Amino acid sequence: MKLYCGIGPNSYRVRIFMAEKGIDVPRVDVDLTKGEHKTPQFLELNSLGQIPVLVLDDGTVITESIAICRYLEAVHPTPALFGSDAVSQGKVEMWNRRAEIEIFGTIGSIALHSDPMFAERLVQFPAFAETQREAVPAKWAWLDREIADGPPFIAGDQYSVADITAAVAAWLGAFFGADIPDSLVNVHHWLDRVQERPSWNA
Ligand SMILES: N[C@@H](CCC(=O)N[C@@H](CS)C(=O)NCC(=O)O)C(=O)O
Repeated sequence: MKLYCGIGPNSYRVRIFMAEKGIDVPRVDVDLTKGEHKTPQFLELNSLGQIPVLVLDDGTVITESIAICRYLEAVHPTPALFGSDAVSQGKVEMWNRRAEIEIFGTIGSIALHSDPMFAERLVQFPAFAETQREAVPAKWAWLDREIADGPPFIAGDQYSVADITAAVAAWLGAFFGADIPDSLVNVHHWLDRVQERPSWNA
């Protein structure tokens, strides 16, 4: 296996996921700042020109960070990061989608609509980026209420891919100056727990 990855929350999701499972594969660094993700050779791997990309030993290509994580979960089932029984699988899926749509998506829109790197990917509306920036505190406040007095991780007692998605969203928000408000202590305590894990530095 070989992982094409670089700077950015989606590569980080896969790298953290692999670290949690103790999976170590050769990596090919793709430098987004040099446009290495838009070269003809790279576009043959992923026609969308995005990272991460996982290439299996038989040449099979898997793109999309969560699809890569799903594949890795299937071949390395423990520790289970998508839940270990029907209920926990449902809860992890629910919370991963909520983290992705409500939080990662909102913060991602700041990046997509303000960073020159994405100017060729879509028509940018900087004013929309600002509305999304203004929406971020309320998104984290929602999560803060949801996890108040709850289990240690977003989807329950076990750390899961939902924690990874929300934590890389926090990283992206900090990068674009859309930080988690200091007053949201439940979210800060949860993020401390996630960032204390060795996988965070993967
Ligand atoms: N849905 C994809 C998104 C991948 C993505 O947007 N990756 C970013 C880096 S985090 C990228 O390659 N951006 C370059 C571009 O879109 O031109 C996934 O989950 O892997």
